Amino acid sequence: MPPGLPSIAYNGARGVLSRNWTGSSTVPSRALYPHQWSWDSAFIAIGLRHLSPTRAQRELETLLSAQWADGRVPHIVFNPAVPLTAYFPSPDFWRSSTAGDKAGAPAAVETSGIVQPPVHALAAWLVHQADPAASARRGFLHRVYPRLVAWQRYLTDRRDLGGRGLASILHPWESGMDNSPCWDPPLARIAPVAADTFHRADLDHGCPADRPTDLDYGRYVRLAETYRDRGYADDADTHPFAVEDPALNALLIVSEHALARIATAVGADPADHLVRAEELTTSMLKRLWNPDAGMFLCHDVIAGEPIPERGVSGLIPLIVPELPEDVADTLVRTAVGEHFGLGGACRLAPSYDLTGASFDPARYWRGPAWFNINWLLERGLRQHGATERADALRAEALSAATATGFAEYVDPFTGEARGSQDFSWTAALTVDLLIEPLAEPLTEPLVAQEASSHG
Ligand code: 2M8
Repeated sequence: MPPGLPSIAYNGARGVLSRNWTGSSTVPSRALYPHQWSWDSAFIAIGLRHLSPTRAQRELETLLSAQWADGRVPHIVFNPAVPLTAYFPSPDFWRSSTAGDKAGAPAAVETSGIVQPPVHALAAWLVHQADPAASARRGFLHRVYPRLVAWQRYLTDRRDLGGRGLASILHPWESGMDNSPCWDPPLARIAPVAADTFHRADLDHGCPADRPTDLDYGRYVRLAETYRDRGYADDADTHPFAVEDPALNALLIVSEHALARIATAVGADPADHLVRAEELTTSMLKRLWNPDAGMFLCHDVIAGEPIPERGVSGLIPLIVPELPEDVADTLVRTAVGEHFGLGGACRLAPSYDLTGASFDPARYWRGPAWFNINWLLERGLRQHGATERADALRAEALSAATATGFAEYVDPFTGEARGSQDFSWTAALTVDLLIEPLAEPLTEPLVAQEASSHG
């Protein structure tokens, strides 16, 4: 790492996080995403904990205060001070407080009705660890624990749409990897709404060649509208799109391990979390592992078959602590091989297969490299003993984030900036990588003996 980079990176990242702070949470980017996003806030809290543990707690608690009574944590919490035209779909599209009434949407705040990957329990545990005394004084874990449990149970109990012991997404936006080619086959079955029936605010800020097409947007809108018009109900047979996503399920497992840690800290019984983490890990390995692909594949619940596309989502299970060694080794080989080129053709892991027919180094989630994904991979590589690869990835991520002014994402070959700048999770995870180069495993599994000595 060039001398001087750490302080340039640290000060730059701190500046971004302070400019994007609204007083109770952080926007992902001032222009393109002017509200609070769910998994963004979890990644942001992970970095913010090094700058201000209290602000990191606040970030998560603001999000959790918009939780629905059925346990779901919405993917967007809208800021009422922002004009409706600033982002599409806006609150008047989702109509959460009325259309989501039966599902338990809060009356006092407008949100979207879909979710994003559950990084929150992991984030809460890491935030707590940054200053356990201050966290205990504020009763942080005691307050968030029941909400985090309800959130995870929403995913495990209401979103097991395939009945296979895994959570499903019912909209591409729920994966956070919105435009991944993995969603193309199941999306092809969805009739798009006409492009002239909505106005895409993203094109006011982003370059059309980098963003999803109007056809994709027409399908996103159709899916969201259908879900809304059914009162955001989760009956398994009403969903036109249902996919088991490896990254979402891996994050669910890691967060279940984090919940076991949190449970122990608040004097609750961690046993249920440990059992669930183990069951989910077994299901993920049994249902989504594909030895021929050398990685996990998404599973189309409605078609009843794996989706034959290599999205980076299928490498994210490296963050799961109790992965069989041969599976972890295969994932590392796939990450550095021809499909993802990590440390070879690519400076940072691309979001999609370099050899795939739909690969595009510029278009949203169809090839470019994202910092949250590379942070997860860095932690996963380190956790499974690939220390040199993790060190190299950490150095590349830090230099690319700093050189691009904390870009939303980058060209995976050149590291050139794409999307918006001053992007919050890029800044937050830069701080985390700077401060914790030799971090322990994300959430060391609570071993059976330790758990049984509880209480
Ligand atoms: C992107 O998603 C939003 C929809 O949620 C969009 O494209 O308008 C994704 O990159 C997603 O992962 C991210 O959470 C969000 C805000 O940064 O932007």
